[in-house]
Amino acid sequence: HAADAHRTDLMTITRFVLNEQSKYPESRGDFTILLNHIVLGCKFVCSSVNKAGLAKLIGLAGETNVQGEEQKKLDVLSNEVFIKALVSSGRTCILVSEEDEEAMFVERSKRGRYCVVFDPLDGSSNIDCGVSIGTIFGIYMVKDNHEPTLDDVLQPGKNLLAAGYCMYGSSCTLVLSTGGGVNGFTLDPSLGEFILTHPDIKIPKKGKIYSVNEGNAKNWDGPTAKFVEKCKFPNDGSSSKSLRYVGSMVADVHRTLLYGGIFLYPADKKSPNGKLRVLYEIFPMSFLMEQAGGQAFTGKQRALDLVPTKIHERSPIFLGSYDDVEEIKALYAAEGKKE
Ligand code: P6P
Repeated sequence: HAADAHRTDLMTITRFVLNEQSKYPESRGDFTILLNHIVLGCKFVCSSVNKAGLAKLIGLAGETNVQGEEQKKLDVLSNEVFIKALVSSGRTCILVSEEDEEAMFVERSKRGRYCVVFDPLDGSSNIDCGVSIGTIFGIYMVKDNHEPTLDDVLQPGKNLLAAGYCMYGSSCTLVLSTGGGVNGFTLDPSLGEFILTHPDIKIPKKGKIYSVNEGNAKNWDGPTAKFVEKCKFPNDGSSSKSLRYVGSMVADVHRTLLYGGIFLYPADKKSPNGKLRVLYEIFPMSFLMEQAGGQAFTGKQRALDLVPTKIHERSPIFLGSYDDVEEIKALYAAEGKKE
């Protein structure tokens, strides 16, 4: 019986990844080992986030990160946990973290073939009020077996081998793609295992939700302003879209992936490249959106085609349901023709 099978034939993330990897007979299991270490990091952060209120982990750690933001203790802790987990996997050679100004080159004796870009605790300004936060990660293969350099991480998002996020909310949900679609796993704390709960996620072709910080409206450019206006006052007789904006990228993207709609962090006069970071926010989320049948656009090009030149580079981003992103692309194309 299906129900029994579910109860007794638990599809854990480890089993799932092993099944995936068995499609590549030549694979030596390195990727599976790497993913298992990322999963371990997520489990640790999940338990720390859940205990934060009790363990007094909340509150400023006093240091500030490259973004000049006050680092909260959970940021510092999460970053250390992921770095230690990734290095101890023995499968990585370069790590780029939102929390560290410079890329980390793993010592030779522990080096592997993968480069991991990650935001260990995105949305951390929401920690104190209990809003969902998350870890975002992307995995590249080094370009060649020579001495690793920054070029091995300054690759376009289309070269990603895998990407995912772990959302620490009412439940701990890990959403992952290794290039063959998107799957969601929920942590069963009694087992300490991530169980497959959202197989083969596909984003609705069109959505009824738009997700943007309306507080920046006075600084938006023409196409963004026109798009948001159409969401609120459609001129084709359709009903207005709903606005849903958490202010924590993992929460906003997870809702967009499951319910459909569009998430946008556009450029504005204050920040011409928008706010979100290319390597460890935009690329992983864009990779997932495309794998789920949606798309991701920077205002100028397909997000995954962008070639970053700096590890903390920013870009505007419009991602979500295929048809909704098409609309904003048409508005930018029309603007381009005028210039
Ligand atoms: P704003 C959180 O600080 C974050 O990096 C993302 O998680 C989130 O989508 C964005 O910034 C929110 O930015 O300017 O709307 O507060």
